[in-house]
Amino acid sequence: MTDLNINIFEARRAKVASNMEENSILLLSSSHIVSRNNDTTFPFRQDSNFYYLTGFKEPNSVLMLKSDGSSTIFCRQKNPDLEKWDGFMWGFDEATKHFKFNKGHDISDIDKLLPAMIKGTSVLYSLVGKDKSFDAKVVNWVNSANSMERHQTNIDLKNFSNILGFMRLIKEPEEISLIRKSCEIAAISHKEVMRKAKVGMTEFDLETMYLNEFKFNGSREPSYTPIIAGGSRACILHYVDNNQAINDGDLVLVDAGCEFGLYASDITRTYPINGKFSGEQKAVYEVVLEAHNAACDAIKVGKSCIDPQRTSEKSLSQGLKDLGLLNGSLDEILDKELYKEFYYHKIGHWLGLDVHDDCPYSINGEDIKFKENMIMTIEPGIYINETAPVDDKWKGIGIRIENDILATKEGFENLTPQVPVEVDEIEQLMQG
Ligand SMILES: [Mn+2]
Repeated sequence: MTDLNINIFEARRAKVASNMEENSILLLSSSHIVSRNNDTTFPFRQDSNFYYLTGFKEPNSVLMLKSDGSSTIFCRQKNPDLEKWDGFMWGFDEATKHFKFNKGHDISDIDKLLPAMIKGTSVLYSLVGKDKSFDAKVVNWVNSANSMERHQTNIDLKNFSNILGFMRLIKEPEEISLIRKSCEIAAISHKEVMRKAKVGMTEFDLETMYLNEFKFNGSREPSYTPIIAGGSRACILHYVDNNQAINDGDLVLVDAGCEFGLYASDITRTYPINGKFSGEQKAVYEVVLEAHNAACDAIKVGKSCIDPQRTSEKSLSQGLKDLGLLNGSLDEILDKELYKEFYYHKIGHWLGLDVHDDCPYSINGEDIKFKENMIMTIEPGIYINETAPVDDKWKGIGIRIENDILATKEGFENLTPQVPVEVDEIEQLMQG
């Protein structure tokens, strides 16, 4: 089962309502169906915040939640003719009952009904700036509501992203189960493709194998476009062409995760296509692995969520210095951020409904502190571009190692342990 119990969404709405100002209303929009090209659309994927509070997976829907806890869903009217083309739709009456909203209306009536419903409210919350077309609608509804009566206080429009972001930071047990499953599918898929990878296979071949394994193991969709980067293409952080040959002797960097019950996993491994690391490849790999392990150790309840970043900068800098790739004292390398020549992204991100989960890293200038049941990726990397001022033997090596880490009472738990990460484990699996 990938669907959460409806009571979970109802309880979240109650919790959100209890955090809203008195006499306020929250409006949230579903995702929209997006055209791909003539008569075809991208696969529909519900907006994460909308799903988080409704469990409802249809497009063209709006949730209205009041601070008194009552909720109204606006969604499509049931249409048997349309269902012959597009499949089942709930219709607003059935959706109201099934998803436990207090009221339901036809979405086509929203412009007519909503201004009167929000009239007289002190604060109207919405996720400002996420969806321009919805922002414009909200402003129109507010203007219509304000113009209904001369002698009334105008509605104060406020952004709601922090309240939802904070709730989403701490994963509920049911969410952790789904993320665990998503991580397990991704990890065993990585392991399986790593085992099958051979010289002569292209990036495209590997992409096909990863997507096939995800599906075979129970995930319908990847959680983002996979990155399959042979050789120096690993130094391009968002390389997604995935269409080149991989030379014998080259590493391949694979950043690929899947979605399960709308929850994401996110794993990166870097391995030699011929199953054997060269001396330089292994030396750089060990530095990245040490930084990965040190950054995981920095995930501790009560400590800043930026600690893994600082730890990785220190660990990678020391390693790069030991390899002779950076010169100067460790303090100088850190102060002048010289490591950025080789490490030019952040250590990781929150993980959940979104692969880069829509949750804050700081509030009022203060770092978020780790709490039990937060999930962050740890993904240090070293990328030695052809333009780097180093000996030629290092050039073209790009390595990243990424796992999904749960903060626990005792420390942390790696949710993606099924896929090998040590040099000898990888070589053994690939040569086996
Ligand atoms: Mn990631």
